[in-house]
Amino acid sequence: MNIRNLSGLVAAAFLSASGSVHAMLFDRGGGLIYDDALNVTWLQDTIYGAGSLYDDGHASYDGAMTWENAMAWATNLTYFDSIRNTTYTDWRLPRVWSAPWAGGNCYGYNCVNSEMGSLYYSTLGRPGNPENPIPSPELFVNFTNYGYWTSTTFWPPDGRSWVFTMASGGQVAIDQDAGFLAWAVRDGDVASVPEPTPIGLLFFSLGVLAVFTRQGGKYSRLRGKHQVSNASVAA
Ligand SMILES: [Ca+2]
Repeated sequence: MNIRNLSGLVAAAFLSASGSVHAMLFDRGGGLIYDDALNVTWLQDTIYGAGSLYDDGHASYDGAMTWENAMAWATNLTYFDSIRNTTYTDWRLPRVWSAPWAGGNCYGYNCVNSEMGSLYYSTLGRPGNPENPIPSPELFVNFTNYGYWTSTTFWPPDGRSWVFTMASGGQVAIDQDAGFLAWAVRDGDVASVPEPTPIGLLFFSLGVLAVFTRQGGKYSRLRGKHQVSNASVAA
């Protein structure tokens, strides 16, 4: 199964699970998830900053850090994509779009004025759930029942930034000295992995055939030797 087919299956799985026609997440491999609705690429590991030098607060391994550290972590993040042999450095925290001058702040549930709100409500098709955390989507890893910092500060400035909780769909502005998680995202898609061309497949097939032929010949020789050996023993 090639990467394109696998991506299609992943998208189909989300379509089936959510019943939404907006569900468009594609596993690009290499720990990268492309979000077709936002045209961004999410890091598959949602707490990749855990244990980094930026992981401050009560524990240095839980991924919870101050907003300032979360911003610095994303800005300085270098991530190696082993599938494409590429290192990406253009990471950022997900943002809130509608600042007050563009429609007002949105508190609580059903806020889709942010990238995580879009992912949660539109793409994943999840309901706002203030009572019980919803199980993590399988496509991502290390989802926790906790809030994630956005890059967007509250307006007017009062030392708070917006936080989104992927376990319940809640959005709230919180003091920047508090500890929350940092999830990296970058604009756009990643390069597609080249599929084998018909010529490439032909050479590959010939190569496999040659290996089997050699192995077959070797096996035949070994078997002949074995038979001769048995014959010698019998004699
Ligand atoms: Ca921490």
